[in-house]
Amino acid sequence: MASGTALVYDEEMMSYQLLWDDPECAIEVPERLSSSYKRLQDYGLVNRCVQLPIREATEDEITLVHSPEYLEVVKKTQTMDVDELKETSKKFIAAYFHQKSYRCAKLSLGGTLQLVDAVMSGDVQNGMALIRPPGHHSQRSESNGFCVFNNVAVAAEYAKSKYNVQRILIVDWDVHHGQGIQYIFEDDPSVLYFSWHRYEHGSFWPNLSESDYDSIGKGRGTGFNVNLPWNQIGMGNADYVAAFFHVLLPLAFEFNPQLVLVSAGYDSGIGDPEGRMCATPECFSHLTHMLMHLAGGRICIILEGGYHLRSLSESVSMTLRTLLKDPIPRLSGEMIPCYSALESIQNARHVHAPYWKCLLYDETSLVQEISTKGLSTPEPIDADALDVDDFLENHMKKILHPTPPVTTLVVAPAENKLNLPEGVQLQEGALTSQKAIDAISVFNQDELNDNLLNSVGKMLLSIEKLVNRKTRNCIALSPNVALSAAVAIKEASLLGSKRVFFVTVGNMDIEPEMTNDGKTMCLTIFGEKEVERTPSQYHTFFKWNEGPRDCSSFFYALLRFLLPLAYSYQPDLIMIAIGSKKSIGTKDIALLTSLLQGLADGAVLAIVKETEKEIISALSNVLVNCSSMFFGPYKPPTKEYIQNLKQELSVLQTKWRMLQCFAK
Ligand code: X5A
Ligand code: ZN
Repeated sequence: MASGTALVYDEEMMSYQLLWDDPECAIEVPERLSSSYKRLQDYGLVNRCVQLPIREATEDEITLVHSPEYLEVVKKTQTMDVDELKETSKKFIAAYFHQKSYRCAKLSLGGTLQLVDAVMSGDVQNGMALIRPPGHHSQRSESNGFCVFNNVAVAAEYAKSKYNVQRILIVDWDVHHGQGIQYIFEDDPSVLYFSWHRYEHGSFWPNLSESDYDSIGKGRGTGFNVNLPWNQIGMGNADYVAAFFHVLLPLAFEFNPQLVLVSAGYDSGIGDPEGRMCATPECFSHLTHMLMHLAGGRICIILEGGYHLRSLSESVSMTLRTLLKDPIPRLSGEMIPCYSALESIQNARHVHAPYWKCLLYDETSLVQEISTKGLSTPEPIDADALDVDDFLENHMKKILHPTPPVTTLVVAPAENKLNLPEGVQLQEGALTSQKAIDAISVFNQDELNDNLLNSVGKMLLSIEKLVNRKTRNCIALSPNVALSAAVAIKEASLLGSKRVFFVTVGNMDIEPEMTNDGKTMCLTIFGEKEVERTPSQYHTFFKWNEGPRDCSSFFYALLRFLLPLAYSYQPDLIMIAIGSKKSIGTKDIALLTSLLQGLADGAVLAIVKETEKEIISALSNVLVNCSSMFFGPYKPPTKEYIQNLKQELSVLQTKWRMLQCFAK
């Protein structure tokens, strides 16, 4: 698997700017690039990347999407005086030209293509392009919304023709609708385009009816254009993550792209004067992290908008940190999507249900009377009143912690010859400690052998390090997974963990003490044997057993149930125990574990049977290297599984609100 993260940046893209008075265009300033790059340097991120040289895009590349006539128009701006530039700009909507616009637009696009080349050739795993002018509003023969060439659209065509990529996902998290990308790929089923955007029933720029949820693509491309219009400002972390769980990601997994391109506008972040949304910088870490589980981790993140310099640069930094596989900070804020967001989500799911099997059995309906319709002037929101610079200064200090010195602690019997990769430390010592004897005897007295004592003793030591962030995560091999898990839960709580999210897979002979005081949330994934237990808010079960799993639909359970539950609960520690007779496959377990690293600052304890070589190696891939892998192929879930989950959901979603994907 490829490794490393590429970064594209060049100062020369700051050499154009607005030359006359135009309040609409005045926000798109050269400092957008320099302040972002500066912040990346301050965080020490630039040096950790493979820095790619920039280049100009060729005319052949530009005309993959744009008309030769338009290319000529842009070319001519090189030699224009200010009046002529103004004249040309006026032919388009919210556009401005400068003598250096053409040169910068070629660099911006060329830089994007450099990134695509680096990722597609396997020189790097992923990367980010800090470029301007942006691209997603630009159309075949039109400049629009500060965009000259459509960088991401050309990148998609380029990847298709040069690398024979058959399926590309474009995620447009800019706060504006990338209508340019929509027009270009509307009838193309090889490109799945997702955009959320401030819409307010069409009253927000670019004021197009085709930005609404019911534009789903045309002809063979029907179902491959996904619009999620926000009808209210102030959308925040919970709304964005809910949109990913309930709209984008199920479709994206079912689509199974070979490349992910992100139209990464940060005007959807807090403090932005255009978007007036509330998502904090770490939200972009979470979005990025989730997308890294598609396409074998081949993801290119390309800058679009973002006009609050501090917010922009913090969000850019959080995105790049995540590509570099640093721990994901916990997502802040109440994990409750707002009513208006749920209305939008419900409608987007409804119109796409006929085209995507993972939505098919949802029996959705359209929201008839959208609650915000008719509200004219938006209410001022909290973030408007805030000094966003001050807020962010504080906020980043609060959420960013030093990366633990050890990535993975491994608890293994002395004689177990593991090939330990770099970054792994073996937990030493603790043979037959009294503490282990005491811990075990609470649950079971007959099984006190040295191997078990040794395993539990070491695990107890490593939990202390995990809780106190001396290690990012831990893999504990055990001769008795259920016993170890029961001991671990107790110990974590004693050490001060307030909320442990505990997932068990396969048979567990010992039940951990479930106190129902909210300190642990237990989720059991079982196969055939129905377990006789009463579900509660903190102890839930579901059956997932698909038989032979060369192709899996477990992603559905993850997105519809497990992750929203975990995000609602906001744990400070994740435990995953894998017992015998697992009903999900190794890749499913890897995907589950990898995605759960988005929670609890990445503090994950995985407890595995010491004989399970395959699982151990998959888990170390995910936990030690945060390796990107192909988790697919996937198949859509069956009606039976969807309906089983639905039953569980109907009870749980009133308390755990990220589970809800309908307004009511
Ligand atoms: C790339 C981008 C916004 C244009 C807004 C015009 N363009 N009112 O964010
Ligand atoms: Zn934008």
